[in-house]
Amino acid sequence: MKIYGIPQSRAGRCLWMARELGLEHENVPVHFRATRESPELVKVNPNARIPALEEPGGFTLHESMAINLYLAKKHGAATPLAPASLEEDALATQWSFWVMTEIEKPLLTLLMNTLGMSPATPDAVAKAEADLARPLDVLEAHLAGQDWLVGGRFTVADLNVASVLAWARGAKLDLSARPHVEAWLKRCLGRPAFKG
Ligand SMILES: N[C@@H](CCC(=O)N[C@@H](CS)C(=O)NCC(=O)O)C(=O)O
Repeated sequence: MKIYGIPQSRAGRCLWMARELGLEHENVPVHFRATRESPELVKVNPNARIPALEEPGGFTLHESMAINLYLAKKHGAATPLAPASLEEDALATQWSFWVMTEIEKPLLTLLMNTLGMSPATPDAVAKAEADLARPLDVLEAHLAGQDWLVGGRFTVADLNVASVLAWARGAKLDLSARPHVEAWLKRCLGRPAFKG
């Protein structure tokens, strides 16, 4: 199995999942600045974006969240990572769509601004912070009553959401007003497979 994309890109999400599952894989280190210059990647993902997955049998998949849900269900059935019921599967899908549609874009605006890679105007920073407030409150309320997002254990839902919220550190987003989110993120990012 090949995972295209350097670990510092969104491919890091899928490399984290592969490590959680103990899967043998080859990481093809395509840099995010050079995706279009890799004919090997473009063959696997015509969007010329990373991550992309290529199975030995020729099956290919793109979109970081879809890759992780696929890997968890294909290889994680005997582990706590995979959804254990149709409802858990639906909730893992819900949280994965949620983090991509409600959190990723404004958080990336803050990250790129803080890192100086794409400076944003004060208005754009304020809007990104305002856009994040409600979804982060939703996450805080959810985690106030439980340690993990779905099923009382660390699953692909936590991994997918935490792999996006991991940008909060680089973005210097202050989570102290949302202590349950802060503690949950620390638990997720403290896992050996993430550090790897
Ligand atoms: N929604 C996609 C986004 C993929 C994406 O935009 N990846 C970036 C790197 S983190 C990329 O390939 N950038 C290259 C480009 O835009 O030319 C996913 O989650 O997999």
